[in-house]
Amino acid sequence: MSMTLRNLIYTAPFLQEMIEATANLYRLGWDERNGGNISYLLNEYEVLPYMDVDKVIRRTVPMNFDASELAGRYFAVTGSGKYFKNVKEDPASNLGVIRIAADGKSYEILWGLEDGGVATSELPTHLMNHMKRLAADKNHRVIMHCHATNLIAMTFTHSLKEEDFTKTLWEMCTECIVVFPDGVGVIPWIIPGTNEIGEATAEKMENVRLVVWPHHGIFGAGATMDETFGLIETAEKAAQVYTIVCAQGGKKQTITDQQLQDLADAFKVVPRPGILNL
Ligand code: 2HA
Ligand code: ZN
Repeated sequence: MSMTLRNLIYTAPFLQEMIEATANLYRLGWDERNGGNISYLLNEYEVLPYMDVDKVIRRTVPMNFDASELAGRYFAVTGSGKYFKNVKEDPASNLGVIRIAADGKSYEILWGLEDGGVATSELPTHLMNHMKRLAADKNHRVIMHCHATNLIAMTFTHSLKEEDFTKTLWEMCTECIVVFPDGVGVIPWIIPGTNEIGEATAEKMENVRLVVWPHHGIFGAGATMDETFGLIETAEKAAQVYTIVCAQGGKKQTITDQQLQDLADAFKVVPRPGILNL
């Protein structure tokens, strides 16, 4: 490939978004070392200006789960074991563009993941979540995982019942119920990188766009990088306020359930049933 075409991909909006998102997640302290991963569903027309997709297959990597629902789909992904801290300096080693093979049992690396890299270790969860969210929302495109500090901390000190967890987050910032009226899902502790944690997360993603992994981190889903980042950022901010509220001695007053319902009505969102006591 000519140098010109080789460098052209650095101007791709989707690559710029991946670089910015990973840089911001690192800056906020939510992705230490190789923590966190992102996958971004791309339309073929977004990829075509930068590569001849039938000629550039560099490696094929097997997967031990069935992703045939996503056969032929393209994703920008972060690399397994790669550090978000390093993405900006060397996108071609730390990020990749992959395509799910026709039989759904492997993926093809079209760009990046140089030095023999592979897609994120959480690829099963990412692809299973993409399938679930696409079924719920045809505009869905982004799955993001990070180690948001205060959300992790809350999984040690707060009830893990998802109704309780959701209610506390909604109370901590007025915007929360508007940003995630479906609340958050919480799965049991499961070994990361496994199909099992992917299946448990995807089951929740049928109804919510945020899933908490106790003592580990959070997964978010959305139609754009900004929206997905903003979703996680809003939940993490609420968890940070909760941390400070607890440190200051606990709640003396709060947003009432009626006020939360009034907010939902004003912003025309429907809060997940079973959380507000009215
Ligand atoms: O990529 O965050 O959950 C490292 C992780 C695994
Ligand atoms: Zn993680």
